[in-house]
Formats: sequence, C-alpha cells, structure tokens
Amino acid sequence: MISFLKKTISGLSKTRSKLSTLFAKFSGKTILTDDDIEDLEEALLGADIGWELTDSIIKQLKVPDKAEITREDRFQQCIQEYLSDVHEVTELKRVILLVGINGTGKTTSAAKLGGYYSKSGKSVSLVAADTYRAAAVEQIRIWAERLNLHLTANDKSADPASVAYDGVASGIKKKMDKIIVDTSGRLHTSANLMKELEKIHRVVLKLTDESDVLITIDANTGQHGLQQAREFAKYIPITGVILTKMDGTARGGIAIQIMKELNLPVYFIGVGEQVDDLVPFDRESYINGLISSEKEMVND
Ligand SMILES: Nc1nc2c(ncn2[C@@H]2O[C@H](COP(=O)(O)OP(=O)(O)O)[C@@H](O)[C@H]2O)c(=O)[nH]1
Ligand SMILES: [Mg+2]
Repeated sequence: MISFLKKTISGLSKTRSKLSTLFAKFSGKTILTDDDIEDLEEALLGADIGWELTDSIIKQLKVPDKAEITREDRFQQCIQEYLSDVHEVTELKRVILLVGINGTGKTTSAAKLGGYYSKSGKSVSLVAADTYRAAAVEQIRIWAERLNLHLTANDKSADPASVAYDGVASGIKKKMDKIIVDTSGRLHTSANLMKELEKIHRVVLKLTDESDVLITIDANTGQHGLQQAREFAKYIPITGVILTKMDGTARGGIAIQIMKELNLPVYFIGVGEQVDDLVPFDRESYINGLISSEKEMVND
C-alpha cells in the first residue's frame, strides 16, 4: 500500500510541480491579486482539471485567507466536493478487455495488470487478440514469459474475435481468476474496426457476463482522451479507464474530468514502463498528490 502511495505521488510530480510552486508563492498572502488569479487559472487549466472545477476553485480561493484552513486544503476540498457524486471503484470482473487507440498502453497495461493480480495470488491468463501485427503477439509473449503468466495466442489466426473467444474459453476452462484480453489499437473513426471490436465483445459475452471493458487513455492527450472514450462507448460499453503515462505529463488532472464528465471510474494509473508501474487508483492519494509536497506525503 505504501509503495502504491509513493508511486501515485511520484507519478503526479509533473502535474503537481506547477501547482505546488504557485501555492507556495501564495502562502502568507491574505488576498490573491488579479495576477495571482490569472496564474492560478492558467495552472489549473494546464493541469487539465477542466473549466467547471477551475471556476469553483478560483471562487473558493478568492475568499480572503482565514488561516484556519490552508489554500491547499481548500483546493483539495473543492475537488472532493466536485467528485462527491462519482462512485468509487469496485473490484474488476473476471474478464478484462482492454481497448483504445494505438500506443495508449494496452499491451503494457495488460502485462502490468497480469503482474498485479498474479502478485496478489490470483491465477491470470493473458489473451493476445491483437492479430494485426506479428510484433504485437511477440510483445505480449515476452511479457507473459517474464511474468510467468499463462498466455493464449494464435499466430495463424487473423480473426481477433476468434482468438478472444478461444482465449477466454480456455481461461474459463482452466479456472483462471483473471483473463486479460489485449486488442489491437484502432481509431474510432474507422467504422470497420469499431464493428470488429463490437464483435470481440459479443463473443466474450457468449461465454460470460463477468466482464469489464477498460479503455486505456494516454494522460498526455488531455481532452482528446475524453473524446476517444465517448466515441468508443458508442460501440462498446466501456466500464472504466486505465489512465496511462501519468509519469510523463503535467496534465494529470484529466482523471477528474474522466470521472466527472464521462462518469467512468479510473481503475488504475500507469506511472512508468515497468511492470510495477501500474497503481490502483485511490482518490484520496490522487487528490493529495495534486498539491502536497513529496516530503509532506512521505512523512505522513
Ligand atoms: N512512461 C510510460 N510509458 C508507458 C506507460 N504505459 C505504456 N507506456 C509505453 O507506451 C508505449 C506504447 O505502449 P503499448 O502498450 O505498446 O501500447 P498499445 O499500442 O496501446 O498496446 C510503450 O513504449 C510503453 O512502454 C506508462 O504508464 N508510462
Ligand atoms: Mg498493443
């Protein structure tokens, strides 16, 4: 748990950096000047927390400082309140289908998720349903070997739905606790590929209704990520998000918009390229990580 907390904090360091510097500059001031407010607005929008929340934070922080509650705390309270009607995450179901556009981190997240569940004592099977590139099967095979996870792949099949069906069927037969299906990247603008995704989902449903569909969103893409999720959801019922590459972006506030605007839970965040760099999303740690200094947090 401690290491998840630390990883959340360090994964958010780029997002936090500007905000923390700004709040440090404000400290000791009773009233924020117009310039301060402008800087604050820029930093909040730059972190991709969205207009609505930015407005409400600014309203809160414009009120003269009463010392009994710090601006950092008021900032965090605003976010808590903003998200109060958004449900916390539940346990993911047995079959996890990973979807999303190219390069957002599906294959890496499939492997990391496999590693995560395996570490917690669950039996895991990976399914290589990205049949478009030979390299894709190879990539997941290497991960499976490295992590000692069961893998179903079919080098000869070009039909991702049949690979997904066989993989999930075999995982169920082997009584695997978690069956994680990697799919190929696709743009929502390609109707054929989206229909294919519908089919992959349909065949999985024939085997079990114990399934979740997670979309991987690259945190760097900000608003585009929201749009991707909306478009994918027209074809396939997305049940949650893995927000990847948090480590490389100052736009980590996007998780808030995903939860609030899409009403989708963020299940995990990706904070690096290694297998341990996938952290279960914890709202409290996340909100703390947006503003508190690393030293404060680690001492907690
Ligand atoms: N820094 C960082 N890189 C990541 C993360 N997740 C994935 N990547 C990298 O992003 C690239 C694309 O990932 P991949 O899983 O192949 O994407 P896919 O096309 O969606 O399957 C790879 O180089 C990964 O190592 C993350 O959370 N942080
Ligand atoms: Mg891939």
